[in-house]
Amino acid sequence: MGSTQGAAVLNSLYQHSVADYWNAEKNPVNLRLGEVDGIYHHHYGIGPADWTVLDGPPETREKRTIAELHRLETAQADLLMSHLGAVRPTDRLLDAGSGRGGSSLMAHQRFGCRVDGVSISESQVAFANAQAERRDVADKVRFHFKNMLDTGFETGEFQAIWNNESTMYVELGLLFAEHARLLRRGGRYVCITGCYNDAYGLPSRAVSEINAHYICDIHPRSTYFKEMAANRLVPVSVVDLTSATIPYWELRAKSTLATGIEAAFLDAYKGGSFQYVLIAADRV
Ligand code: GPP
Ligand code: MG
Repeated sequence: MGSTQGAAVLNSLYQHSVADYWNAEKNPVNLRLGEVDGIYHHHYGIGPADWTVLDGPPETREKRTIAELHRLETAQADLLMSHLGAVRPTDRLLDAGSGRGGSSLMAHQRFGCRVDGVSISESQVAFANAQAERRDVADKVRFHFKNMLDTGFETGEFQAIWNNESTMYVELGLLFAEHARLLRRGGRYVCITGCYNDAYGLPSRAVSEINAHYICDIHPRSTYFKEMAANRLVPVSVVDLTSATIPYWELRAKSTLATGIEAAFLDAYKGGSFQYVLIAADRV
């Protein structure tokens, strides 16, 4: 074992409050979408939406809307995976902030390799491990109650690491230092994140509402590049997904599963204060 042996996973009152949120979280917008095919996501969707799902009687309308939102979330995870580079079955991958495990299970399906996920929510870790067992892949996909800032995994162990909408819970300097340690040289890092737009100024009201809703701290776009450069992570692709994620939010806002945060996302994206981006970087 590495440096975290014996150390606490939760290291601040803030981290305790984030863990409490995710331990208690049971939003239908996450659970009912996950029930579609057993892949439970904790991120948003991208791509054109099929608006015809809103037609027809309420019974079919709800079922079809759930399936469509889930399809858009799965498309987001597929895009992330397509930026992980060449991954061999003998490689190891790390899902930093793994939620209920959806992205990790997809990565294993795609690459056939071992995947480890870490989360500071013990409920999420237990849920995700149960999903891996159900799918009979628990020997290859494992979820751990660990802090992504100090995982205790061996240095240079991973070919690729990703954060799928989890970087807004941590200081990026600390996160990228740990990723740089865990990645082998030539390995790949990918994140999809919401960041505030430096060109707009400081966080808008809508961005502040999103922070309050999830107890997170959305970083400016600039901080990603500054902290990557400081930690041997050299960007190879930057994709602005803002316009691609708007249909997801428009459809979600019209669904019975809306949580109340939809208007803030739409205001923030359309007003230009907030951006949804994918960044892929090489560990050099
Ligand atoms: C939650 O996904 C994702 C976050 C809390 C990160 C915040 C993301 C930003 C882009 C700011 P979820 O699927 O658990 O959220 P919800 O319950 O709203 O669907
Ligand atoms: Mg969700």
